[in-house]
Amino acid sequence: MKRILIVGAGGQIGTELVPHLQKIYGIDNVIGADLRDDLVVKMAERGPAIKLDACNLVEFAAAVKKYDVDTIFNLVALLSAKGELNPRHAWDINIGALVNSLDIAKECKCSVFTPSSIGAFGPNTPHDSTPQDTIMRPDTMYGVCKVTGELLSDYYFTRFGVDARSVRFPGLISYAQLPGGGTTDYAVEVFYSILKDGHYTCPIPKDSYMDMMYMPDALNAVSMIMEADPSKLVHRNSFNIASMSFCPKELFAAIRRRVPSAIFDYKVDPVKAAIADSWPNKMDDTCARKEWGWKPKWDMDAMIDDMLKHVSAKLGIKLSI
Ligand code: AKB
Repeated sequence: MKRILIVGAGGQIGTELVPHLQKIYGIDNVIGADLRDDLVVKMAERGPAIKLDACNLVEFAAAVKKYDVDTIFNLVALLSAKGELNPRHAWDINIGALVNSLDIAKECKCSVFTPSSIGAFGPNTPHDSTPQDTIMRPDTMYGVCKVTGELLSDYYFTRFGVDARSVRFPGLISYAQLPGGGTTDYAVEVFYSILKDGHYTCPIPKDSYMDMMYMPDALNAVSMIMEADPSKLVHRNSFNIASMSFCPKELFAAIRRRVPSAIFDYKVDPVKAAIADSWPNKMDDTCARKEWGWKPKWDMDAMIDDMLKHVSAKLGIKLSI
């Protein structure tokens, strides 16, 4: 049975990964850690939770030893759009937590999962059917951190035998916790706006395609890659995984089929537009499918139905579709 520590657990992924892993490994074997008191208090309502700064090596290592941890999920991240506001800060946070996770994993013989992202790709990457192994020259600090994370994680595996594994997440869509500071956030924000205000102003150009994924598929990807038979893994850091790709125009048309009164317009944010334009339209995830059996369950239509159901319930709005 694993003993898991999830750092950065109060964010969009962690909020759902903690209960997902607790279901698999038992509540007491999964400890959620975050820097923010309010998020720690919320996590503590359902299981073990601690306040922890993952950029503080001593504090982080002490927690791993104290709780006898053998698997670290490093979810600490400052996302793409926010990272451009203060690139040095983004580097310090993203790389600080990563290097600490890897060093502690080396010392304490832990496995490590650190998510990579479509943000690891850049303008020179082939945008359609983006291959597993291809040009990676991102032009955001977030992307630079993600490529660094992939390279360092592979380095710690080959040089020190650290069992480091990862997937490249598309934009993640979920209703439990809002994302913050990402380029793909529009695909979550839209549901709240049209249900609350009947209207959404989109910061991403209407024809800009990006890979997206519904959270239940993302959670399955994380538990599957960490349970995958290591002898079958040709790659490790990091695997392309894909399930749906759409542009704002397509998403909004599909939402309007269910909520005909919804109004959409655009006020393009040039920073987000440039980032979206530099990322893949759709990744090729053949290697993940072959090496560890990746198979998504959610497409765009199923995701929209589920998001409308859950976000309207959360907002206390009665929706008849
Ligand atoms: C972002 O938009 O920055 C993230 C990501 C795709 O990694 N959601």
